[in-house]
Amino acid sequence: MSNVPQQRLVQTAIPGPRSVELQQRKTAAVSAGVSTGLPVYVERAGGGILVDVDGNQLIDFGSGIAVTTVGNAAPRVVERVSQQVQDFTHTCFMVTPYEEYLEVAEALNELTPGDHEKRTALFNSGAEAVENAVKVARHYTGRNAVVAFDHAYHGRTNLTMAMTAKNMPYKHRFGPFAGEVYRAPMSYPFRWPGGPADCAKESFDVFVQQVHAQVGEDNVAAVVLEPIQGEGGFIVPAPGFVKQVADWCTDNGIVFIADEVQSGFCRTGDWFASEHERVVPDIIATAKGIAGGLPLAGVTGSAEIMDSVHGGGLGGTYGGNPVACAAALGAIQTMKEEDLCSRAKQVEALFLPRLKRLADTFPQIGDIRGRGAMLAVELIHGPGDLTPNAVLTAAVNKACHAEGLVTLTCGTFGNVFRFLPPLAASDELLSEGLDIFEKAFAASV
Ligand code: PLZ
Repeated sequence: MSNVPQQRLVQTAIPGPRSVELQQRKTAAVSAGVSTGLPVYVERAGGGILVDVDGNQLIDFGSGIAVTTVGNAAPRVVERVSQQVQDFTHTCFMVTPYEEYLEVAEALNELTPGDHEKRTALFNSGAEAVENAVKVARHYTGRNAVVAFDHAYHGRTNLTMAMTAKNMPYKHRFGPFAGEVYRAPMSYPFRWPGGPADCAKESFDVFVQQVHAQVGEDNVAAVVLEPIQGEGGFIVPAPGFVKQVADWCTDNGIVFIADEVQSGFCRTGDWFASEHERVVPDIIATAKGIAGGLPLAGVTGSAEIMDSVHGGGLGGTYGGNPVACAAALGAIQTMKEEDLCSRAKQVEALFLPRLKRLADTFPQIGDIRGRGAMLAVELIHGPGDLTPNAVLTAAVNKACHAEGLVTLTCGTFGNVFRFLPPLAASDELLSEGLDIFEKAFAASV
């Protein structure tokens, strides 16, 4: 258990005076390109609470964007990291290796979908994992083209920017982008022209036709898909779509890469969202939840694909840093021992009925979707008017912040309100957070 009191406490304006002061220093010292969604400066955090420099205790519905799934400063993570920093902090695995890296690779090989022989390589961030997954797929197939989807988010490096579907804020004036990246239509039931039923029937065919006509199957090294899209709007594809795409990749000698950077590690009620789809990706990219807040990422795939790369072809100074690996071992142990996949399902059971009740009252909630503790509502203007309601989304977000609830939005059109609480947050905190959200919603419409 965390020693941070698990109670909300708002004793100043949000942000409070000390945070405002720090934000002024931020403006003077930090590039304006790095912005802050809720500029309260954090001093301590644990379980489902962030304590700020003004002594406020905020309920966390964001987990630092799906990272602190096991809770902030989770006890087993703290314990392992503390020991590791005393033992040694870095050698570079490519120079003189260490066992912790192997343990993380073994854990990923075991936990990711499929019981075939697998290999893993470790990196520092989600973008780096996706980029390396593409490198491996290109090397293995000898092909160049990469297919990503509408509403995709894969990162901010040059290649992953090219793969990301949203211009502002990620890509605007940051080109030219990496070549040989193609975009396919996403299976997006809520916004499919003929509605969800047609989406299930049509979206795979449209995908195949478009890739065939515009790229050519034989040119494609990899199709990269988030089984539940994250930044793009928590879009859950029509049932069967992910499996159809993965099978089609297999039939065409294309590497199917699941980007589970946001959806992985118990978040959706399974270890990985691919499992729900009964899909065994050729390569799976992981990060975020893997290490309870320390920077670590993994690329895991079949031994055949991952071992096709020449020695020295993959790496990086810090990839699989021992402290980050220790954190991952503590986080994975926590997920297993506390059965956090089941906890994510409980979170879904707690949230969904309340979100449905709210949607019954307010026609501005057009869609409720997601799985486990990766849930969202998409806001529109009203019944029959699906125009994205980004203004209302921003207003609700702001009202939640003012009450000491840390919330996040997302979506290509900025009109999706997402819920990503730590799985260490108690039912009481989650319910209180939902009370705040409901009130904020009612006050903002
Ligand atoms: N793939 C599916 O969700 C990161 C981005 C926040 P990094 N999502 C949060 C921001 O505005 O930068 C993400 C993701 C998926 C890849 C990434 C990239 O992971 O660790 O941020 O590089």
